[in-house]
Amino acid sequence: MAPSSPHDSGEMMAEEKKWLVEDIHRAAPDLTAIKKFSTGDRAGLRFKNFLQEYQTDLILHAISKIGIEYYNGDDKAGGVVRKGKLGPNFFRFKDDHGEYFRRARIFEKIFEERILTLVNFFPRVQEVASKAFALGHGVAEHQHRRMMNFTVRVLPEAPIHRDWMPGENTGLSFAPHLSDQFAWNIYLKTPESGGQTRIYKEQDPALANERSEYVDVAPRVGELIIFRSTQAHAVLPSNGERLTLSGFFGITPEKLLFWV
Ligand SMILES: O=C(O)CCC(=O)C(=O)O
Repeated sequence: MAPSSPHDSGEMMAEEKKWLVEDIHRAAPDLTAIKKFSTGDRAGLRFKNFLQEYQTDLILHAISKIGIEYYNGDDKAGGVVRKGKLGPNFFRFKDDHGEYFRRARIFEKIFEERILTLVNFFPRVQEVASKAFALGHGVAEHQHRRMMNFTVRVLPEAPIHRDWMPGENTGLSFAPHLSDQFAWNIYLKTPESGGQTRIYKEQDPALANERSEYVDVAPRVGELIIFRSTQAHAVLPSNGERLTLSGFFGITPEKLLFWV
């Protein structure tokens, strides 16, 4: 219907650009909503029941057998936060590429044999992203070495920051080809309270604050969320364990590249 007044048209514009996370049904995706996210007019996409309860249980059991490694790591905002991880993430080993790739080869095998054989969720994450951006997908490589494809992460909170690989001076060969970057999370365990991902409309972490426009995404077991990691974002303090399967993907002219 054509807008009947400038006021209506203003409201329609506001509706078009509402900063919210769109709920997407995997079997019958709302393509208009996905398009709005892909063009930057929405904060994120949320896929309810991406994993069923028995699947998260299987994965949790496998993770408990492997054992999470805890360490104090850089929080990208000048502080240190206690994190739990399974598998290397590049940011942790940015000063030691050799160690990152050494661990990647070990954990790639562990993940394949002990998690993905039970629940092969990773190709499903790639498929969903591929459909959203109408691009094929692959795992990023640096000098013919595959990056780690995903991580298992315990992250109780994170200050306001953004993740943009080409801006991090990593020397990774695929980084200059990226035109956009996204983060994805599947929640396996959620805290009693808190732990929401706050996604700001602002990109600059220094300008994001309580008065900025933002949306909070509450963690829910089995859900997948995807958001632009180049938006300022934070994880609100949580009371209880917040365990996710997580990673990044970026857009290149040829395809989406996944890494962590
Ligand atoms: O776990 C989350 O919700 C977001 C984590 C985060 O800040 C990141 O991936 O950079």
